[in-house]
Amino acid sequence: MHQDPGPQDRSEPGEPVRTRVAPNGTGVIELARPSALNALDLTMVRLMTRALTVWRDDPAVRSVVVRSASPKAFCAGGDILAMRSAGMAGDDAAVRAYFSAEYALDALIARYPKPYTALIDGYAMGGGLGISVHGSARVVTERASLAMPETAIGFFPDIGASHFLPRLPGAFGWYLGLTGARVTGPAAVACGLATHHVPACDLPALEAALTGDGGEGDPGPVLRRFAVPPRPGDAHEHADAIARCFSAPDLAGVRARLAAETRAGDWADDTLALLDAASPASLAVTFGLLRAGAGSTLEECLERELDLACHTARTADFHEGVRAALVDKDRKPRWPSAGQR
Ligand code: QUE
Repeated sequence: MHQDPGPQDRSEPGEPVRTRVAPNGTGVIELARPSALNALDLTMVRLMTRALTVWRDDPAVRSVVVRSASPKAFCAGGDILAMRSAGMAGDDAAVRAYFSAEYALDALIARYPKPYTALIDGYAMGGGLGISVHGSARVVTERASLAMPETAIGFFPDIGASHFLPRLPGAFGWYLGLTGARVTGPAAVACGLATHHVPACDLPALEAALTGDGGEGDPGPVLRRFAVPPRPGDAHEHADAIARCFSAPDLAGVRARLAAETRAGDWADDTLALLDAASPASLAVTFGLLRAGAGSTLEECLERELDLACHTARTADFHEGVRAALVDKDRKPRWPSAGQR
């Protein structure tokens, strides 16, 4: 249960990222800012980067596990509220400092020379995928919900998403990045965002096995022992329709194909509604970004995303999108870019 910290102090006790090394040589990173669903602020990015940098060169550390102290969320994203404030104030240096640190952490994880296992039980959105999808193993439970919802806040899929989304099979990444749709545990494994599905009730035992005797070095055998094998029905219910609609050469084509999908009825309507609710400017930027990312290295993608993030932080759509989602929470953005179509 949530305990009221009192009227004066609404901060949480201790560091927002806790690190330790288990006796078997597993470095454990625990995200501990539950009041913000572990949304990554600059302090958290720096604490994670410091631990991973030290452990990379420490022969006593054999592998890394990232977990959440919150039962609701693995990580809800980046520090979007701070970026809105900085963008509105014209503080380009603060915007660049945050995004360059966050993306450098994503790249560090992608090129990490030791096994890196993320345990995802609950929400993992935006920046939360940045600190998991680039790792060598991503464990999801049936309570996991993965999404890149940035077009709904006037932003765009960043954290290296322009590298991994266009590489998902069946145009699935275009669907995720444009609509912000969520995928749950087994479907996340089926599309390749995650690598292992483990029932939430087995997660404590999995963690004990990863950090206990016998879990040294290679987490692979332990993960395979706990994972539920994929089944043919795990793929997204509308995977075929997604492949048909989201492989269109432009946004107008995607809309036209969705409108023509009679086989998927309600799903096509709901998906069109997601596109209609998103920032028009974000959708256009996202389409171009994913197309460019399909032919780029991760580092090239992150560089492109950094330039775009610094620009986007100053845009009226971003200020309005974050206002509607996180500040006023009316969820009714009035997109300044809507008249420009
Ligand atoms: C899109 C996003 C984010 C989002 C909602 C979106 C995002 C993010 C948060 C978030 C959620 C809860 C918090 C918080 C931030 O919401 O990136 O501080 O307490 O961090 O639709 O990209």
